[in-house]
Amino acid sequence: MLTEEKVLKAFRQMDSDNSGELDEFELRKVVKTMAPQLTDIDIKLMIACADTDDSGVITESEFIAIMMHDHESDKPYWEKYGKRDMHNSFSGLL
Ligand SMILES: [Ca+2]
Repeated sequence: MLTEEKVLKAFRQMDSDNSGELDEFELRKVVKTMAPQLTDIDIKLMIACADTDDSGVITESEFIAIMMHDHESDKPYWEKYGKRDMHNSFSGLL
């Protein structure tokens, strides 16, 4: 069972410069280790999907939202980016 505490811990491990935000570089580094099957396009989509305020980085609260959300809220992204399950992409990292 994924808890908010677990998600936050993972976030802080991924946030290698402790900025409180995950940028594409930090996310790519984790993906290459934890989920090498994901492509650069997947990484860009993961950011686009999680980054609800369009800042180009994923904040703690955006990361928690994408990890804890229910699958129904993926639908707008499927329509926008094609049928990919963003939740599963992220889950591969934990
Ligand atoms: Ca960072």
